[in-house]
Amino acid sequence: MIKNKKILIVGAGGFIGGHLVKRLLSDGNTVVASDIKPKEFWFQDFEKAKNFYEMDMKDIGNCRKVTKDIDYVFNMACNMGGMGFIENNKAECMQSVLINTNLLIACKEDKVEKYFFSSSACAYNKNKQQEVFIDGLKESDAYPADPEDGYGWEKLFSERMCRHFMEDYGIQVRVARYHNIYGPYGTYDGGREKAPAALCRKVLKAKKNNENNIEVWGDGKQTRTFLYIDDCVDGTLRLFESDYSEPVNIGSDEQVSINQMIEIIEKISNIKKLEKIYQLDKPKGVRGRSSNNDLVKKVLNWSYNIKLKDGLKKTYEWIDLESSKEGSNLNRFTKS
Ligand code: GKE
Repeated sequence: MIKNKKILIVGAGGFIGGHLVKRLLSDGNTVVASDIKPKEFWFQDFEKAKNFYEMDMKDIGNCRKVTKDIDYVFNMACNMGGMGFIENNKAECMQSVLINTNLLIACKEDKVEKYFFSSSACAYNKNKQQEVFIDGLKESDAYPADPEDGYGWEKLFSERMCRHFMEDYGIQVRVARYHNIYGPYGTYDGGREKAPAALCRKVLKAKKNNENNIEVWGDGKQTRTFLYIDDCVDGTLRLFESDYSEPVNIGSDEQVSINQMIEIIEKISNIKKLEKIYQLDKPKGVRGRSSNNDLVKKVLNWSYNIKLKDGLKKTYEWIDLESSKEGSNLNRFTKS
C-alpha cells in the first residue's frame, strides 16, 4: 500500500482521478490535486487534499508549479469521453499530448521518482478489432501501430514518450491501458458519456416516462469488456507498486455485446424488455474489443473482482439518485 507519500494527481477533478484521490487520501498520503476544470465542476470534492490547483497542464509553467517536492505523479488528465466525443473531437483529443510531454519534462527536472500514465484500449491496432467476438487484445497487439484515430494515436505516442523518459532520464514509469471504466461519479449525459452510463440513463428515462423503447448506437452486436471503477483503482495502484514498466491491460474479461448489457440493465431496472431503435449512423468505434488479462495476472497477480451486473447496479442506482436530485445540474458532469 502506498503510504506517507506526497502525490500529485493531475486530472483530479475527473472520473478516475477523483476516485484515485479519495483512495490515496484514505491510505494516508498527502495529495496535491490539479485539474483544468474550476473546482465547482470537479466530479468529487476532497476537503482533505493538501492543495488544489485549477490549472491547464498543457502549459509547462503550470506543470513546474506543482511537481516540486513530489514523490509520485499520476497523470489522469486528458480531454476525452465515449465514442460520441472522441470520434468528433480528434484534434482536441490529440492536444492532450502536451499534458503528458510537459508533465514529464517537469518531473524530470524536479527528480520525481515515479510517474503513472493512464493509457487506453484505444491504443490497440484497429484491424485486430473488426470482428464481434475477438480473442482478448494482448499488449503486443498495439503494434504494428494503427490505433483509434486521434485519441488512440495520442495515447500510443504518449506511452512511448514515457518509455523513453525512463530509458534516457531514469524516471520510473508505469502505464495502464484501461478498458472502458465505468461507475458512480462518471459522466452520464451531455455527450462525453460512455455506453454503460449512457444506457443506464436511457433505461432509467424509459422507466420514469413509461416509454417502451430506447435508442442504441449501432446494431447492438458490438462487444466490449467493461471494468468497474473500484477494480480500476485497485489495479492501477497494484501496477504502480510493481516493478513492471511496460504498458499493461487493466480490464475485465467479461466480454458482452451492447445488447447483452442492455438486458442486464433492464433486469436491474425491473422494466419489461424495451424495443431497441438501432441508430446505425451514430459513432460505433471498433466492432469487438476485449481485454486479454494473462500479462496482468502474471506480473501483478491481479484480477478484477466486480462482475458487470453488480457494477452496473451500483452505477444505475447512482445515476438514478443523482439525476433525481432537486435542482440537479447535469452540466456539472459535462464541462471539460
Ligand atoms: N457512448 C454511447 N452512448 N455508446 C453507445 C450508446 C450510447 O447511447 N449506444 C450504443 N453505444 C455503443 C457505441 O456505439 C460503441 O459501439 C459501444 O457502445 C461502446 O461505446 P463507448 O462506451 O462510448 O466507447 P468505446 O468502448 O467504443 O471506446 C472507449 O474506449 C475506452 C477504452 O476502452 C473510448 O471512448 C474511451 O472512452 C476509452 O478509451
